[in-house]
Amino acid sequence: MTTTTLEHHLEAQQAAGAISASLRRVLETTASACVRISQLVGQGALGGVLGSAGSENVQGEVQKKLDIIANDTLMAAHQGGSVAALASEEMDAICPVPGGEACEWLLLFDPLDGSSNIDVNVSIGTIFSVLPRTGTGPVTEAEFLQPGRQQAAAGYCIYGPQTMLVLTTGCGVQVFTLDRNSGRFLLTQSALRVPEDTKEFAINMSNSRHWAPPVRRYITECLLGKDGARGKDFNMRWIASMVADVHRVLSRGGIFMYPWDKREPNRPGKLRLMYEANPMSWLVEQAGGAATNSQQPILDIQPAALHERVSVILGSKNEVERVTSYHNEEKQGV
Ligand code: AHM
Ligand code: MG
Repeated sequence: MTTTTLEHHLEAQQAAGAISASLRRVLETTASACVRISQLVGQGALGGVLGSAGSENVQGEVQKKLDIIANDTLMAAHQGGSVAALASEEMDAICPVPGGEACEWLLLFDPLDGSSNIDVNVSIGTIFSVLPRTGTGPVTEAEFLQPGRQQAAAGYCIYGPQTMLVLTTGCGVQVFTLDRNSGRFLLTQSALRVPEDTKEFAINMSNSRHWAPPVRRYITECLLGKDGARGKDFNMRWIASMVADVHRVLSRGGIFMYPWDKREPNRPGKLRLMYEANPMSWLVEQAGGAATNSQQPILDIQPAALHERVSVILGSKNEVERVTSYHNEEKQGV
C-alpha cells in the first residue's frame, strides 16, 4: 500500500522544480475543497443536498442544489489568496479574489460535472484547470481566454465508489485515492497510459440521427463489429458524466465523443471548452491519448468566450485519428 500523500507528491514536484510553491498551494486548496464536496455527496438525502435548486445558470440549465453547494465550496476555499480570480461553469462572470491581484494563477472549474446523475447515485465529479496570469492589476475576462496548452495544472475529482483525484502538471498523470478514514489523498497510480487502440466507444446514441456523416460512419462501423470494415466487435458505454466516462477511458482505453450535431447547428457542441474539454484533453494527451474537435487538437483552440462550447472527441490515439481522418475525407469530398 502506498503512503505517498498528495501533499508529499506535490512537495517532491516542487523540490524537483516542476511546480512552484504557489501552484502547489492552488492544488492543495482545490483538493481539500474536493474532499469536502465528496463528504457532502456521500451524505446525499441525509445531508439535504439532493434535488433541484430552482435556479438556472448562465447556459440556461436548471441548477441542482449540489451544483451550487460545490461551487460555493470551491469559491470559499479559494478566498485565501492562492489565485487571482476564479471562473466557473455555474457563474455568469469571472470572480476576482479580493486582495488576490498579486497571485500568479487563475482557476477554472466545473464544480459538479454530471449533474443529471446526482439524484440517481451515479458517479459525478469536479473538473478544474489552472492557467497562469498574463497581466497585472485587476483580472479581466480576456486574461482567461488562453488556449488549453497554457494550462499549468489540470485534473478532476471523481465521486464514485471511491473518490479519486486525477492530476497532471505536465509530468504525466497521477491518480490519488481518498482514504476516507484520514481524509487524505494517497497516490495509487502514476504515469497512467491510455492504450492506443480500443474496442470500446462512448457516445450518446440517442442523438445519432443528428450527427454529422463522419461520426455516423465511425459509429456504424463500430456497430457492425466483426461483420464490417473494422473486423472486430466493439462494446459501448455511456454514463453521462464526463468525469466517469473519461475516467474509464484513462483507465482502460476507449474513445469518448460529444460531437457537434444538427440539433443546434450554430453551437459547436454541448461541452464547455474551458471547464471540461481543456482539462480533460490535457490529461488524455499526458497519458498518451489524443483530443480533437475534429478540426484541430482541442488544446490549440484559441477561446473566444469564457463559456464557449466545443465538439469533443478524445481517448485512444488510433481511434481519435480514425475519426479525424473521416472528417478530413468528408472535407476533401472523398
Ligand atoms: P453538466 O456539467 O451540466 O453535468 O453537463 C455535462 C455532462 C457531461 O458530464 C456528460 O458527458 C454530458 O453532459 C451528458 O450529456 P447527455 O445527457 O446529453 O448525454
Ligand atoms: Mg460538466
